[in-house]
Amino acid sequence: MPVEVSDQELCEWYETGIQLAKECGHMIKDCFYKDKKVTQKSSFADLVTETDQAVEKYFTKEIHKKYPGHKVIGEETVADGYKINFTDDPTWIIDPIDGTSNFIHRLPYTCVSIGLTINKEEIIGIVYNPITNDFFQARKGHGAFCNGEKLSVTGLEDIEKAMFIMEFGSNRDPDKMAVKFKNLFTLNKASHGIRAYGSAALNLCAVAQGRGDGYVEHGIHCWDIVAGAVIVREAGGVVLDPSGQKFDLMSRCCLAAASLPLAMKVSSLIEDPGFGRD
Ligand code: LIP
Repeated sequence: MPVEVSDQELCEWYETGIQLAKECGHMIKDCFYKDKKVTQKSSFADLVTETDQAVEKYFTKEIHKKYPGHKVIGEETVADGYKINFTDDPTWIIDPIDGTSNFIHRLPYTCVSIGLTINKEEIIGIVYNPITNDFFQARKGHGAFCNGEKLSVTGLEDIEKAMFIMEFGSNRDPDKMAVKFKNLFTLNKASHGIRAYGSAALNLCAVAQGRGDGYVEHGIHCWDIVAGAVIVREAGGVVLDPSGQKFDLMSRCCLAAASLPLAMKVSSLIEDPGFGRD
């Protein structure tokens, strides 16, 4: 049975998400210029700090206190061995610091990313970079905003005039890297160029803001992209699986673009490195 939610409840949950994102952002900002305790996860390039863990713990505690029936999926809890169980229940999905490597290296392209799904659909997206003070927010059907200003994608359709964002990622498997580099090369050849900023959530916000026309990445997870996906759609963009099929939050990949024709063109040019599903 699908979960039914009133507009009043959604408004309240949106406000809660916004308030908690601000509080998480303050925790990130406080530690940005301090020495950090860094721990490796799946590889020497896949990292976590005590701030990632503290932010996620704080957010999860607050959500469970306010809404005992809601679920939380968080990057660091999953890294600690918790199995993802994605259900129809209202589910908050948090990446406590998206762009952890940037955070470690004091590159101010880092953020907290918070999404809410209901009946497995992305409904609310909040992305906050507390270093540059950019606060992105969107709720399905209500538009996307940065610091109160309405966002719109460029709407570009012609790949030869496009600028894309892609990422190298933290996986060092040579076969997967070979396909990723081939995709980078192919898209670079077809367009004005490729940029890599190190945060999937902020990359999606950049597309929503019209700072670039598309973003494609394989090897990411639901917490990297859930909030940004809502923000791109509400700014008039499209979010698909890179194969051109319907977007699937658990498929570890994402293609966002300023228009459907541009997305389909990109999709026809790139290959799947095969990261599997979460
Ligand atoms: C990061 C992503 C980025 C990807 C990195 C990493 P994290 O998330 O946002 O797009 O290329 O490998 O997964 O680990 O900083 O939350």
